[in-house]
Amino acid sequence: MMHLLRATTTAFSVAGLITIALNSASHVTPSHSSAPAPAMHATITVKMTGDAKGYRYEPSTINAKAGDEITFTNAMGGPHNVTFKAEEIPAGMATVLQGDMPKASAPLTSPLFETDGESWTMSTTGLKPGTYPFYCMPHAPLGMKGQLVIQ
Ligand SMILES: [Cu+2]
Repeated sequence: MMHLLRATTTAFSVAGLITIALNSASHVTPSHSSAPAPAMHATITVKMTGDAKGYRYEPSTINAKAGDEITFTNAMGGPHNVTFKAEEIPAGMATVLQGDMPKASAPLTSPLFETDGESWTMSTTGLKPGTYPFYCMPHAPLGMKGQLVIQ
């Protein structure tokens, strides 16, 4: 009789554990089902512009997820470019960032855009979360700068 009772108790405990496991599994499920969202990569457009109001990137803070593409467009007031600050980006990311920058003209430096309407697209694949500051070489003295923030 004692054996049967103990077996029953054990069965209940095991059932309880399974229930707990199932519950925590179902709690995990929502974050799993939302996981595909980051896989959908966005393309973010940034205007490089200069006029009476000054020289700037619009927006100057680019909020992106790793894998998003960023298209810089030379709107007016060029020449403009995009140069990332090697000493300020997250450690170890220079090579990864450089690898996603087509036709770089120097380390971490985009081509120079002299014609209105020119655009250039870089990817953020493989970048770890953090802030990646950049500036426009021709207009650095005029404060043309921005930052890429990887979430
Ligand atoms: Cu510029």
